[in-house]
Amino acid sequence: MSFLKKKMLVTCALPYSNGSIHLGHLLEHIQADIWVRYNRMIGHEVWFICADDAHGTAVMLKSKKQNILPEELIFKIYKEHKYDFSSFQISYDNYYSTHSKENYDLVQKIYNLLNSSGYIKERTISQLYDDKEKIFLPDRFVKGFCPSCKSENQYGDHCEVCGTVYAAINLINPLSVLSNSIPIVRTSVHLFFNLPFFSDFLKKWIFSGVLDKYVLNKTKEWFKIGLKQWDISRDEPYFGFKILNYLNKYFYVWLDAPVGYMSTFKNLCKKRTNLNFDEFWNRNSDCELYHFIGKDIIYFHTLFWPAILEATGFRKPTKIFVHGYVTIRGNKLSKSKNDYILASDWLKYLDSDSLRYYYACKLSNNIQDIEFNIYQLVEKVNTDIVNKVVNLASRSASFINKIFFGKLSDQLSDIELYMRFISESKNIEDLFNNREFSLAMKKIMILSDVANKYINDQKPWTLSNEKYNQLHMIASMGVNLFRVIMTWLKPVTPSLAEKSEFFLKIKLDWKGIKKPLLNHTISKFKILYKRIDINKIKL
Ligand code: NOT
Ligand code: ZN
Repeated sequence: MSFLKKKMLVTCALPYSNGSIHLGHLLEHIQADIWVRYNRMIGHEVWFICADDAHGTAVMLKSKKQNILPEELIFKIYKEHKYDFSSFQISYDNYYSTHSKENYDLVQKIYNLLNSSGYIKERTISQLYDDKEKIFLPDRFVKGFCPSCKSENQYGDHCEVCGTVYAAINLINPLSVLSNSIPIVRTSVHLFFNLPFFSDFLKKWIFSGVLDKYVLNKTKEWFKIGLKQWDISRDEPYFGFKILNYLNKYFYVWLDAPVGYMSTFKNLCKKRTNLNFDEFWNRNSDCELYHFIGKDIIYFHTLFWPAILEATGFRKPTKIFVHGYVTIRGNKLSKSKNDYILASDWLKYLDSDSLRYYYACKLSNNIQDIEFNIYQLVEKVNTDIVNKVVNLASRSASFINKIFFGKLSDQLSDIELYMRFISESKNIEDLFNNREFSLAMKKIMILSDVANKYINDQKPWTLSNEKYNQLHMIASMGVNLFRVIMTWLKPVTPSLAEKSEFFLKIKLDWKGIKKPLLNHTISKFKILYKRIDINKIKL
């Protein structure tokens, strides 16, 4: 079968510029990065991008609290985010910001297209207004009693107790979270995007194979309720892009955030002369577009975003990959409880490969939540990476280094076993491709057990000097199986892979493993991975 080289653009959801990267964010970026590295390894052209989502009320309020300009805040956070992602080996080709010239221009262009096609309408609406803070209250900044079940302390968009979705204005006894005062009702003109107009298109589109079945079911529910006009404007004070021809009105952050996918790519095109924006984004593009997102933002990506793209003549995503939340003791990671591990804190005690491997062992292509447990992580990394994978290299390399001057034999001791590994490679490819990472890791560890058992059974350490040749072939077999295993693990544990490449004096490459390493000189074995001591972790 001939290989069809694809051109792919892959994105992660854009993290807000109002907080630090934590283990919850990292799940998505690691998941996408493993998939990207795998696809690059097998030969596709993959562009991987992300950006900070810099606008909105939360950013504005946070900067006010810190007594700095929002621009200063988002720049500070941008540098932090970029550093955190690169520390976890997330291989972005571009990490940008929605607060950019490219994004501004594209948002204006998209808005003008929507407007001139008649998809934008003005409507006067009533909203809760905090007269003390002089600000219209976003849903998350007002609390009250649920209008349906009367539960107290519910936010302005939906009730966490009974699930009813409502408008903030319908809350009973609302209070502003900002000033603790009773908000008043004020009217204002807002701009609405005619989402219901795209119902038929969207129905067809979501059934065309862009969603996994778990996500599809959720989306179907929204169609049953019926799509609503989407408010794309916000009043001053706000941090975002101003809407021309309106006094003191801004685009809602969720309008300019997805456009950030396009503008980040546009910015990348300026740096890479071989890249062409239109080739990737025009309506009939042959390139593929993949969005990795969490299950809380499905609505935006399966309804608003494709409708906007359709309305403005751009291509739609090829697939939307959705994951669940990271939980600790069953709860979503949260700042308020102490269940909150920052990326930067992690790296004080542990490396990035440990988290990457652990997440890979937990990830599949469904939207189930992922329970994080540090004891389980330490156990997994020590058992799998240290005892199985690295141990295979160290026990085999010791013979090669000491007795054979670092040179591998010119034959393998068990070609059949080697071929069995190679034939498993296709299955592992499929698992990676389908984002069944946990199954891929299981398979790789089963094969690592097979490799170690082979060495145990052959007992090379008992072979006397007369069996010199056999000893050479067995130890070389061990090194070769290690090389195959590390090639499969390379998308998951890039740092360990790099050290292994130095040790093996070869680039680990998916297609290359078909040919075993014979007559090849390796480096002196140095410890590749250190066992984790749980007692030293103070997270
Ligand atoms: N900042 C948002 C969040 O939920 C994600 C924005 C994703 C970008 O953290 N876009 N779209 N569509
Ligand atoms: Zn309720």
